[in-house]
Amino acid sequence: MSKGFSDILVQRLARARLVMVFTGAGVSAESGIATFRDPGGMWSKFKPEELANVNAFLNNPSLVQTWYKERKRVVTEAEPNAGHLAIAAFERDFLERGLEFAVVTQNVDNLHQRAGSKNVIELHGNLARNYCYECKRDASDEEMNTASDDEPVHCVQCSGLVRPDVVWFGEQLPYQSIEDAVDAARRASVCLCIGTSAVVYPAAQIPLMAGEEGAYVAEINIEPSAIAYQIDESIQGKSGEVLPALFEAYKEAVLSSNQSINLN
Ligand code: BV8
Repeated sequence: MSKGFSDILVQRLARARLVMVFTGAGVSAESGIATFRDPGGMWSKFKPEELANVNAFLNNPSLVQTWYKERKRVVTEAEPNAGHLAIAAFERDFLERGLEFAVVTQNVDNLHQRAGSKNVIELHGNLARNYCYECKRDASDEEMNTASDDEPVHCVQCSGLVRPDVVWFGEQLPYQSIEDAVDAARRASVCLCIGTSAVVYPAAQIPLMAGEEGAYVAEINIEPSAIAYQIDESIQGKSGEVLPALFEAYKEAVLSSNQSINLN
């Protein structure tokens, strides 16, 4: 019994030249990391406008720095789950077959990279990095760990405030990340949209663009996302369970198509 995905998706994956995986916080839920908009998620405990924007940071830098330092501790202690590992396995198999694979993520937890994914396009930054709000110099972990929690961390070079390298509400996404994500969306044969509510823009435009450009777009989510009605297939399930099964089905399909080619 398949894990709720169609044979069409498996065949499209087996024949794909470029697969783009688009992920959100749901792909890290089984690593124990809170999502944003699920019941009990981050935004049910904290107001994003109080923490995830520049004004909040400038009004109360030590509160925002402390919140991000705590989130960085949580994600550093977490482990990639079976979903992250299956995505990395897909990429390895595509590269071994001389094909292309891209992970476009909204997540800032670094778990795709720790799972072994190589081509990871970060739309919203990464908690592993901090930089000076004034001179943009990268701040080291040592600098971040010097100050006490109620004293904001200042840049050792210009004394500016140090901020996390994440994209806050009202901020532009990194230009190169958008460029790379749009290129992958334009050329993808299949887009797997995993663990996102797809309510944050312009990121949510990426899987829709892939569909407009001819890709087969399937989502994996425990409930339909905001774009479920605009894509080809909505698979209900946990990404840590569906993705390993999908990878196995894809491998079987590639094997049998190779065998049929060898027989001809
Ligand atoms: C910008 C900070 C403009 C980092 C975040 C239209 C066009 C453009 C912009 C806008 C627009 N309309 C509104 C805007 C403004 C805004 C926006 O989109 N607001 C939304 C909320 C209405 N967008 C912006 O501000 C963006 N910037 O547009 O700038 C501009 C232009 C020119 C010049 C200057 C400025 C910036 C957006 C980035 C904001 N940063 N976070 C941080 O602290 O982490 S947003 C936050 O939401 C995270 O980054 C997160 O990645 C992102 C998306 O959330 P999800 O990842 O989808 O997580 P969520 O909890 O919502 O959903 C989880 C899903 O997983 C659920 O569906 C659940 O069912 C599922 N799930 C749970 N468990 C599992 C699972 N699925 C599978 N398996 C499981 N086990």
